[in-house]
Formats: sequence, C-alpha cells, structure tokens
Amino acid sequence: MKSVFTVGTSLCCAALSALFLPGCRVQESTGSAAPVATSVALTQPLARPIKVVQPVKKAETTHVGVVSRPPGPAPKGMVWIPAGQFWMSGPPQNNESCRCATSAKGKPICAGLLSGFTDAQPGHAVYVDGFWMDATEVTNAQFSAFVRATGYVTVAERKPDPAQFPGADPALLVPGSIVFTPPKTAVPLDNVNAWWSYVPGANWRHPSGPHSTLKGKENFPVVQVAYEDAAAYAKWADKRLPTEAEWERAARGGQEREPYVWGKQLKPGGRWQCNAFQGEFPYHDTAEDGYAGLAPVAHFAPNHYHLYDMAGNVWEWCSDWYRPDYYAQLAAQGGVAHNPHGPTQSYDPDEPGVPKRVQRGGSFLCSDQYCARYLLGTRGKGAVDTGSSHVGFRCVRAAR
Ligand SMILES: [Ca+2]
Repeated sequence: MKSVFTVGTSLCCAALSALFLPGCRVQESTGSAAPVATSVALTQPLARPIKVVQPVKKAETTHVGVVSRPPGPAPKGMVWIPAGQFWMSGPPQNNESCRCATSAKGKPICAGLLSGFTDAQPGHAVYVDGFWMDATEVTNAQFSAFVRATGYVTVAERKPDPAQFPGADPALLVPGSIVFTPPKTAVPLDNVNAWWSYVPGANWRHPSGPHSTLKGKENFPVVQVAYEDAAAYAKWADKRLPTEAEWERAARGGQEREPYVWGKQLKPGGRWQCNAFQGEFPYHDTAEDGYAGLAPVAHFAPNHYHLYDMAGNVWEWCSDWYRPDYYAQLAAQGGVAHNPHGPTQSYDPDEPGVPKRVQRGGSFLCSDQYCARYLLGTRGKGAVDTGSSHVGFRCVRAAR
C-alpha cells in the first residue's frame, strides 16, 4: 500500500489525521472548511469576528467557584465550570518536558517543543460563560448505550466512498481505522508510518483491529471515533462538543499560567499525574505511570474543577476548526475574546485541503521526546473523518 500518512513537523503522536488511503481524497464539501491557498491563508481575516469585551474585574476572574455558581443540580456525570476570564496560551519554550529526539539526519523532531508551540501563541485573554462538562472522557459503556439506542454506524465501520478516493484500488477501500502499531526497535521519528497503520476492521468495537474487543474495558474511553461520531453522540445525549476555549478553561481549573493540569511540576513527588508515554518512543513504553496504552477513565486525580484525564489518555475532539494562526488573529483584536468558537475555515499548512478540527489534552502516546502535549495549553488537530486508537472525546452542556 502506498504511504498512508503525510508527515509534518507538527504531526505529533497526536495529530494523526491525514488521509490514509491511496489516492488523493476529494475535498469534502464541508462548506466552511474549504481549502485555502497557502500563500494567503495565514494572513486573511477571519470571516466571523469574535466579540471583544472589556476585561472583567480582577476579583471576578480566575478562581475556582468565584465567578458563577452552578445553576442547579449537576446532570449525571457532569461538573460545573464557572464563567470567567483566563489567559489562553501554550507553555513557554524549553521547559522541563523537553527531551527532544532527532531524526535520522539529526534534525530535531519536536519542533513544537523547541518553538514553544507556535500554534498556541500568542497568549490572549478569553472569557467563557459557565457550562457543564463531562467529568470523564466518554466511555465504551456510554458509547455502547448510544449505539444500542440509535443504531448509529461510525465512520470507521462504513465502506469508504470510491468517489472520495479517485485512483485508489477498490480492493483497499474497506472499513477500518488507524491503529498504533509500535515497531520492535528504534525508528527515525520523522516518519509516522513507522508506528501507525491503517487496519481493516478496526473501529470503536475493535480498537486495535478485528481481533480486539472491549471485554473488560467498559470503563475505558471510547476511541476510533471521527468527529461526526462524537458530535452524533453529543446530540443524542442532549449535549455538544466543547469549544477549544471552553476546553482550556476547564482544563486549567481556575489556575492561571500553569504548565500542567495539576500544577507547576511534571512529576510532583516523582509520580506521573496522567497517562502518557515513558521510555523510548515509539517502541518501548516503560509504563512508569502504570499503563502502556489506554487507561480506564478517572484513574488519576482530577483537577480543581473535578475533571479527570484532562491531560493524557486520549485526545479529545473540540468543535473549533483548526488554524495555526487563530490565536494571532484573536490577540490582534485586543481586549478579551468573549466565548470564541474558532475560525470559519480550517487550514493546516502541513496538509492544506484536509479539513481539521482541534483536539486537546494529549494521549497515552505523548512523550517528552516527541509530543509532550500533556502540557497545558498545547493544541492538537485531526482530520474530521479520521479516528484512531488514541482519540476520544467528552461533552459539555450549556447552563439552562
Ligand atoms: Ca502510560
């Protein structure tokens, strides 16, 4: 099979997203995600302006529970995220999480780590209204209930449409999804094909392929869900997917400018606080945090808002289209961005023309050699039609 991924410097263990089938996929008619010309994409104004308001009083801004109280009893499994203002930004450069690997040619791989994650810069002030959020990632048991109730068929379970893949061998257009398949030995880290494979028959019921099951994993996060799968679940549950700003507001737990969901140190007391990747990526996971691969939800301590796994385990879909220049455009407006909900167009210079949504939080594959997107404020991205074995989601609900 022809190479199944396009490699970009920001295509970390997270942002696995590119088209995996041979041939070139026809641009989806997603309207607002129409491809844009590379030469102008990063400078054109956003078509949908973000409301800018004056900063709220300092005393009303950032601390847990100060700004707004829950409007009523919590919906089952959800916690209240109080309204407030916060500083939305990626982490500073060269922090303790960087153990940057190099490619076979000696080129640094973790460009994001070295640059301070340029797509999460510059920092800017954001205000979001209060909302309810799932305390955990959506589990296999919860997604199973949705499928039983609706008969929903996920993207990975559907046969790819040949019209979307002109030139592809029809024999290869079979249902399946992307699976982490670690090599047995060290490999250059500039070729994601060395550890990702398109596996026929892989889907949320069989996350690693046809022979894998969910037995005993009812409380694990559901994976192999494309964006529309996550959105369909959310609609069924009378919820929605979070905006990127809501997600970061929630992850910060009322704490300002901290590098980690849990505070200032990567491993306070020498202990990992999330399910990430230790050892030598991608071939040797020492599972120092207790897990090589997925962990059940809510195994690690929650943040100040009582949210679990806001770093590591699985990436979580957000509703914003991805653009690397979105923060710059918000910052240029000045003031405080009020409930920002993303640009109107997706654009990723690594893969122009592939519509992508934001993903947040990192996964069990985030390593200090390569990705480190367990760092608070970092951003991921994913092709909307692509699930994988390390991407899941959680939902939110507006106050009523
Ligand atoms: Ca782990």
